[in-house]
Amino acid sequence: MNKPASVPEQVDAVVVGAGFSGLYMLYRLRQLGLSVKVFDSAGDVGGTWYWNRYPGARCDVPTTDYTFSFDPELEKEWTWSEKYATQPEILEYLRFVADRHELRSDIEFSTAVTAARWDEPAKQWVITTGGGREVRCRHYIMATGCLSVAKSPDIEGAERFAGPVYFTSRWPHEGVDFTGQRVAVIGTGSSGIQSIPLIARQASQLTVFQRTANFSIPAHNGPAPAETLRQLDEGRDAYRDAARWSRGGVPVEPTDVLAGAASEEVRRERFEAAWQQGELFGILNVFADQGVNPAANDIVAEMIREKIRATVNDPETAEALCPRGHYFGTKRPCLDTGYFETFNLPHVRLVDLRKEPIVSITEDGIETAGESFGFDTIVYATGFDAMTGALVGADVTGRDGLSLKEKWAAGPSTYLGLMTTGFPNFFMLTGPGSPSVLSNMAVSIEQHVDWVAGCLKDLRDKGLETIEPTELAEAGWNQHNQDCAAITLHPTANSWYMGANVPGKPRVFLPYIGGVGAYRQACDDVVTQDYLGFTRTGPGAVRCTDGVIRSMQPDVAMVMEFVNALGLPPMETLSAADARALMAATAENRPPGPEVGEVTDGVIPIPDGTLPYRLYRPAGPPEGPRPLVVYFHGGGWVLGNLDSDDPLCRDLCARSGAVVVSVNYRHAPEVRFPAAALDAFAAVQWADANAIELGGIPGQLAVAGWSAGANVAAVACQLARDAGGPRITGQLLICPAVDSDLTRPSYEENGDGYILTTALMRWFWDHYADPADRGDPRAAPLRGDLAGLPPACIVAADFDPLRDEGVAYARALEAAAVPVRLTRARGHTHTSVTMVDVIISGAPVRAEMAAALEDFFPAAEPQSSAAPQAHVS
Ligand code: NA7
Repeated sequence: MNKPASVPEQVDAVVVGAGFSGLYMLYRLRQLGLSVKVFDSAGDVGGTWYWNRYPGARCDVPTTDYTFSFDPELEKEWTWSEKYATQPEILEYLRFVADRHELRSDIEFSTAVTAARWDEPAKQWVITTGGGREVRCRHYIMATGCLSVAKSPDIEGAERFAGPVYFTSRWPHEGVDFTGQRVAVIGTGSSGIQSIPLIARQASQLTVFQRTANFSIPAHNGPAPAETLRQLDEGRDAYRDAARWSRGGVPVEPTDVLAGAASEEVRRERFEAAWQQGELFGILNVFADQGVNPAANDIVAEMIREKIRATVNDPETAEALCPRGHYFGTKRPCLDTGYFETFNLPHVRLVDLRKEPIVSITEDGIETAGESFGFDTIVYATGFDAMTGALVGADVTGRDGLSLKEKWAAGPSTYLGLMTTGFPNFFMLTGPGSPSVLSNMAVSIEQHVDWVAGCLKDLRDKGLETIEPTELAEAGWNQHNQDCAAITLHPTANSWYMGANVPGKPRVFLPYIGGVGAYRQACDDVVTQDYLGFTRTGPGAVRCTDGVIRSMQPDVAMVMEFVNALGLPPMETLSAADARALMAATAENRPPGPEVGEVTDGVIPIPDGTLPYRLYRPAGPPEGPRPLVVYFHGGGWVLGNLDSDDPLCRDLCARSGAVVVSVNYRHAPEVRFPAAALDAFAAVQWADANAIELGGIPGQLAVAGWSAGANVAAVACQLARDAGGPRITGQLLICPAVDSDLTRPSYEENGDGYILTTALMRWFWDHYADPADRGDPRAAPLRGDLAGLPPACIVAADFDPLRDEGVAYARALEAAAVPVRLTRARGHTHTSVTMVDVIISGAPVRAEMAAALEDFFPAAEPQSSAAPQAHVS
């Protein structure tokens, strides 16, 4: 069928890969009436299931879920024989799909695509195949899979071995008979763990070389789960829809049980149920916090280690098989059938490469630091250049001659995992930045393909020719992807999710961990906002709605969703007493914050009575006095007390090493302006005078506050300057209220929906100060004289109505020559930065706050040269 190169073939779309994604892509493109050519270097359909034919190869998602849902009739006609089908059965299924929809006529097998180049004037891709043949197309779609490029054996002497060598990822079609052979298996990921028990049945000796012990649970394979079949029978569509909006692409109800809060009995019960069920999404969902909290994770990890010890007879081998050094789930966990039991067989041996590394592979075996082994055969189960290997290996060149490999030299960059700037009309299915390997691939693939098909249809309907993400949108998605990973334990592991298994590969978290449903919503939102973040062009037309689809921190978004779903009455519709009661009730079940050395309550005498305070002293050395921070809680001068900001004070104390004195000033409407501000100043004077008694270092005193507390802290600094003392060495103002002008853009942008609303700010001001007083610098410190004030750290949150006045205060201080550090709480709300141990993404912001406090103190030493520098970013 080869045509001369001078007459290039032309189709609407070229797809590379005829696995799950390529097959369905072809089906959908045909439905749109587009001409399509699919290329695959394999001899038949199947993708990963064509190549990975090693003994024991199975799906590790129940196959009733790992299945196409686009064709209800197909679902009726195909029945999986087992809960986890074998590779031959899955391959058979894909052949069945290809036959049923007559897909093969547009697929060319045994044909590799060697290069693809964007021809800008023609607005076409030029695809080159192995034989030098060129095919032109408008759209180029890589359906090349996430685990398709095997990692080359990066072991000294690998090429020297004289006997047969097999790779699990390129297994001979005719199979391998290991009978009577001395076999080495290198690698204990899924492929090793699935194949080892079966190889052990034939081999006369089997030696397993393990670099990292892996978490694996028994698959308990058998018939398809009755419960899933029942649910499918009762409502196939509802079941499939639930999968589409689930976290992992399988309808599993996420638990809200926290490991720390559960009794030992509940913990065991939940773990055993998941163990017996034998499903990855079950064992990853024993506790809500096991993916983010090291202590919770260790509870599950230790229970798995107990199981390993109970299974493996030899205690030393058992210990070597116990995974350590990475959190459970941060490397792909495995499902096995008799894996650990295999090590009880007399002819099977484990070599722990952590203790005894491989020195070299030799002509007839393997030499480790401690021993020489003779082998007839070596099996490599050493994994893949995951997620990016096939994409950057394919010589894809976009606009201006930039190759994908060059563009991604520091790590992949995509918008939605689907497209990348500089490569118009180039689509990736299950690309980096999409849920892919963290999800049920079948569900994710259908979503991608449907999205791409919808996109191409829309382009055609609107008479447009090209689509490409904007740089802003792509950078935003990359950031969101990393933000999602950063709140989990995943980035701590040397996993292939992080690119850490391939020497020299950039260390970036590759898949999107925000969940299948959240991802689908983001993709849908992009479309409903007129393809937000894409530039689309056509004859004489350019359409672009630029923007970032997700800029809120993922955990903040989850909390916002939860809070909004509670349907609480807006605070500003309540009386002050009811608002206080509501605030106290919502704080009841929150985590307490970190342990500190000592917490004592006391009172501060003021002319009109006393103010309660709570003192937090850090734990541990050094003994003796510490710098002192006088802290004022938030709550709009109306709400809040010593309890409301207790976790935040603990956090600031533990992180900064300072003694924190939290002061409860008098509240409005009972006592209005300027009482709160004057109370704050009085408290600072008292703390300064009593520094030694409080465990402080005289002269090392800073103020801090959140929201209205930051307002009174800022005012206290101005009053202290005017009064000639006390000397304040720094002011930490967290999301401060510093002006009574509620017309800045952030009051509009963030005025509703983020807990602190513009309406609530108005309510606070109405309670606190008469309109005539609101221009007074003691109410609106931004309007005061700012010269000579202490160095400041100002935290401004993106989704805060007060954001712009915080920024304005930083600029004004800077203009008045006051050293100031402006910390942007990216993706945060007014309240989220203070939610200790609830909002994990707030921790780095709080670490910056503590660092700012620490920076204030050396500056208090007259001789010190380490005065904080002006730094406004
Ligand atoms: P994996 O999960 O990447 O496993 C590869 C294994 O090979 C793993 O234990 C590696 O140890 C080990 N390995 C890799 N290179 C070496 C060298 N040089 N020396 C010793 N050991 C080595 O790949 P799989 O094919 O098992 O599974 C891939 C996915 O397919 C799986 O997760 C499922 O999603 C399906 P390491 O952990 O890097 O120390």
